[in-house]
Amino acid sequence: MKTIFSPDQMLHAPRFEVSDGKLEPAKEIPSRAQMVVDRLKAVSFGEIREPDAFSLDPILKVHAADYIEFLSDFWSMWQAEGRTEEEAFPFVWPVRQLRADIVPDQIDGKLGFYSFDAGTPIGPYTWTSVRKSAETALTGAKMISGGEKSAFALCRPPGHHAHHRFFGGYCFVNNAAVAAQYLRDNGAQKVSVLDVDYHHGNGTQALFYDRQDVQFLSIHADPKVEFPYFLGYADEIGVGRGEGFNHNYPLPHGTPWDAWSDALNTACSKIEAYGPDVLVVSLGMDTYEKDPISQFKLKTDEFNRIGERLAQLKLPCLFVMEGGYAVEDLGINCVNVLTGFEQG
Ligand code: 6XA
Ligand code: ZN
Repeated sequence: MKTIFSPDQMLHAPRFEVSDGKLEPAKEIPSRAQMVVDRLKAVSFGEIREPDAFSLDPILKVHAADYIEFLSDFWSMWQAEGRTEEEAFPFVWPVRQLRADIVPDQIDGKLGFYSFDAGTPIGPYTWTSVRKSAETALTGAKMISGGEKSAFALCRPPGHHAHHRFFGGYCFVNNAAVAAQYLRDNGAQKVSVLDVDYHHGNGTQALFYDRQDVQFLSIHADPKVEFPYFLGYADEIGVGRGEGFNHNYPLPHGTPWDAWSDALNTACSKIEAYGPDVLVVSLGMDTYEKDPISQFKLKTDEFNRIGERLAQLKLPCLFVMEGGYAVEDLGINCVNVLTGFEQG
């Protein structure tokens, strides 16, 4: 299996994030990607190649044009405002009963309009990394469309929390969704997106919620007690033509492999029943027992089991990296999934 990655994806280097009611050191940091690259090389997993260049068109099939323009122009707007802070945080949002139909002119208003949390700062190189991350996913999708049986898009920053017109949860462009849409536009009639990150893939769900050509399944911590809190419940099954094509498997804090893998088996049988042409896996390693921000109990060797189970689906498979913050073990856990898939 080939890996796609650009070192430009490490330019986005947040210093802080607002979480747990305070300013904390950022968790979604460049060394995450480096640890995965190091492990891929250490075990000679396969070729690591740079992404191809793409126009913005495939990103604009998933995200609003004004939102992408905001992301690409943000840092020059910030500087033009005379702001000297090295990263920008949103702090006011158009929640219930406030006007969400007007994009403010002022920069803090825009930041709030185009986001849903304060954990996701924008810095000078954010857009450069975000675009490369999306191109990494697109290159993987292109390889699968061209006949490769599997590919690993080493995306950073991650994408699954990003919606059509707002960012959050360390995510700006929804890499998995952009890849799924590209696959649809290049021969696949049906695509399944399986999200195994610890957190619900709210952005991916929302983007395909009314569609039957993209099935979405997510195994994640119960949003009653975990980020993103406001989406990811079991009763969210899709709407209109998309009804019955969205599947959420929320699990309690402390979930170990046995219960987690039961949900994986259930999700896999739904994928088999749907019969997609391609599988996109939103691959988060934050289900790991030692993850600093998460509360599941998966062990290192159980990541191999995930890959082995996915291989049984016998589908072309694009892995798209999402979360995972136990940086020391992230490369091992990630490459274990890919190795399990290849050997399964
Ligand atoms: C709140 C936690 C953000 C979760 C990001 C993540 N600051 N998503 O790993 O998959
Ligand atoms: Zn996560």
